[in-house]
Amino acid sequence: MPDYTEGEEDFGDVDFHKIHLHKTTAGGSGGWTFFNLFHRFNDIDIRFNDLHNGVMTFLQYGKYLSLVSYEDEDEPENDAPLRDPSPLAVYDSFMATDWIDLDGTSNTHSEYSVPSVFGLDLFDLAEPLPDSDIHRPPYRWVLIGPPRSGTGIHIDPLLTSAWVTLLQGCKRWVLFPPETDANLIGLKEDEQSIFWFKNRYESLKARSNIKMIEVLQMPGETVYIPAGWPHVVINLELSVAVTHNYASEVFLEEIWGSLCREGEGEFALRWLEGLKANGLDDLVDRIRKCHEEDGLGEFVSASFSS
Ligand SMILES: O=C(O)CCC(=O)C(=O)O
Ligand SMILES: [Fe+2]
Repeated sequence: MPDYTEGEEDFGDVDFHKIHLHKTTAGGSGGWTFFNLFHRFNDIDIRFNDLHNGVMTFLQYGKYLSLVSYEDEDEPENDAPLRDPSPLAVYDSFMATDWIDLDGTSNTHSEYSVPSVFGLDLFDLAEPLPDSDIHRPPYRWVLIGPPRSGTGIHIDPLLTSAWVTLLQGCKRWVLFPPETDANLIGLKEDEQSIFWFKNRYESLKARSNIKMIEVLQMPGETVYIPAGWPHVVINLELSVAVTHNYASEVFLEEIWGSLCREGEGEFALRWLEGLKANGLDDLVDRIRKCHEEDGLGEFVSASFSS
């Protein structure tokens, strides 16, 4: 593994001290720390979610962090005029797939592997789109965020389950069982994570009728999020993590229902074809049964009969 920390390059205005960045080699020399990724990929566009096309280069993001991510709330206003209470965090699905090939040194799979306990992902079996090698929606991301950034309370899409492995930094999590009252925990509000912690955490914690699981995640640790569990995450330090969402057989019926209800019929059909092509008739039968019982509509009936 090459050591990307070697040599001094000129990164202009990026003040690594102000973004509380250390030349850590956690995860091994050349591991996926902010510093190492920054050195390797500073001229490459990064994304902040998959739903819009806003991008900036890693170098620009480093400059942005230098300006906005001061940690010290008591710092005189003049020294930190642009301190952002809820700074932007990277949420990039390309990074986990394409990036690592870009510098020609490696490919993603030689740099990390899926923990074996999460190995079977039924969405992997979906047939590809015609004339394409795309066969499923984005499902793996690199997450990078400074202190105070995070992800507001949400349930992961399409009733997928997820794992998140932290490579650098520290993440604080709160997870709620699926039966929790969505209004009470603010699930329907579009509230940034830091404000959720400031406005809701204490009062929810005090309620005896609310169950919550709290996690302080450290580098090298993996958090598992079962399908349907609302969760909220805040980065307490500059953090780098990898996450995958996957379709577990355990939640087969729920996933199918969610695909049908959320307008993913085209993908649902390709997935069903893939399950059939792989001889997973028992799963196809389960899907057929729940589709009929839940009155999910007509659109897949032709596929069931072949
Ligand atoms: O670490 C984060 O900010 C969010 C992790 C998460 O819940 C997700 O990616 O869905
Ligand atoms: Fe999530």
